[in-house]
Amino acid sequence: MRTQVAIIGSGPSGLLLGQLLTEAGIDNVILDRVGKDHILGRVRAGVLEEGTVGLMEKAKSGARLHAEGLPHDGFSLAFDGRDHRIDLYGLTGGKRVTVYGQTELTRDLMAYREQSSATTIFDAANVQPHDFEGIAPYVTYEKDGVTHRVDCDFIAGCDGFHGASRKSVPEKSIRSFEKIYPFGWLGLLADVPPVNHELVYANHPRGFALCSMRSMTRSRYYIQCPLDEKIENWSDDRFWDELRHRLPEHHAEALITGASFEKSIAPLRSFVAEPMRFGRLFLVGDAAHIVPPTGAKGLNLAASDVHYLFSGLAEHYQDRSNAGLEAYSTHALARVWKAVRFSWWMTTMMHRFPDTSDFDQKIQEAELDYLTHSRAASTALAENYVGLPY
Ligand code: RFL
Ligand code: PHB
Repeated sequence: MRTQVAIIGSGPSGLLLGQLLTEAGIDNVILDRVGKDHILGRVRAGVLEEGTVGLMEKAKSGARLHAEGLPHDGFSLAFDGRDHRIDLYGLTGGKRVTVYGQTELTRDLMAYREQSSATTIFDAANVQPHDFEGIAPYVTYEKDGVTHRVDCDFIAGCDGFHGASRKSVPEKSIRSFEKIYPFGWLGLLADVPPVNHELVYANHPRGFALCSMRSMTRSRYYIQCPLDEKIENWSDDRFWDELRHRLPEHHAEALITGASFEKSIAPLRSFVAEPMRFGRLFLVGDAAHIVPPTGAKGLNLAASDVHYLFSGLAEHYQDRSNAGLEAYSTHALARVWKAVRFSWWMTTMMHRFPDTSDFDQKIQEAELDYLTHSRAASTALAENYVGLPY
């Protein structure tokens, strides 16, 4: 098989890139090691920046997002028994975020891809990029015991943190930076109305909590938990009790609980691989970087990488210029590091670390007090939360 761009990974970054390329008339093939149902079974991010929404529109895949996504003009920071609203819209001169689940965004992109003639190969085993430092790269994979080969001009490694793309780069050519946090997030999804019409990020001496949502009838809640916590130890009742403890009283009293239909623990990590381009192989999204979810940046960073790579590929095929592709790693990393910094800062300010003393707790509360009462500090938070420009 031959294509112009071989895309490894059918997560949001692979699908969004694929859809933009298809719309621009650039042939592409997506390969994923698992199937559609598996991919749609993942519950992950929920907050989209305007840039991400704009890319969905550009990919002609934004109709349902516009109909069902919830525009949010602010969120709350809760600490010391109080609740303070960050007015995203007012502080950023009219910017907002959209609450729309990653699962739904992925479902939309898959549906539009199915309507096009673009090829997707699910359940492809042992996907491997080859010869990307030369001019004739190719990807191999196995299906039903047979090895297949996809020849291409470029390879987009959109295969997430554990994928094959980054691992195929010789160790001497890549540098990685990592920070592992000493806690995880225990997340729960339930068909109950959200406790607040906007998100609530809570700092509490017992640990961080987040009240989020997928719709006005479906809530997504998280509580900070130890890394070695076992999901079996968390009945729904125990989760709701712990969440109530960590919220200001008026939210705790208003909390509507119900049976969960998803519960899982995610570790928190910051990770960046440099560079993001190796000849004709480009790393995109989680394949190149991971952020802790506190700033809601993971999916949005994947989208901004897609923006830079798509622009470079379009320039290559339409204008016969490689300038955008050559600048990809530099442009993407400049934005990545700023989001890594923001996510690290939000995580550090909002969580209880194992060695957090009462002094450290007071410092966190003083920082939050400053942040919520200084327009300058709130503006810095708001402009990062809605997303820095591409
Ligand atoms: P994805 O979504 O991981 O998709 C990668 C795709 O590649 C496939 N794949 C392979 N295909 C072929 N060969 C291989 N060897 C392959 N290895 C993997 C996988 O099957 C998959 O389909 O990466 P992408 O597209 O870059 O998208 C990034 C986002 O998914 C990610 O940044 C966010 O979901 C991160 N994240 C969160 N971000 C937020 O902003 N808010 C959140 O609440 C949030 N929660 C999360 C998260 C990430 C999690 N991970 C990675 C475990 C919760 C979890 C549990
Ligand atoms: C979510 O709804 O899953 C979510 C929202 C905001 C975050 C992280 C996760 O910062």
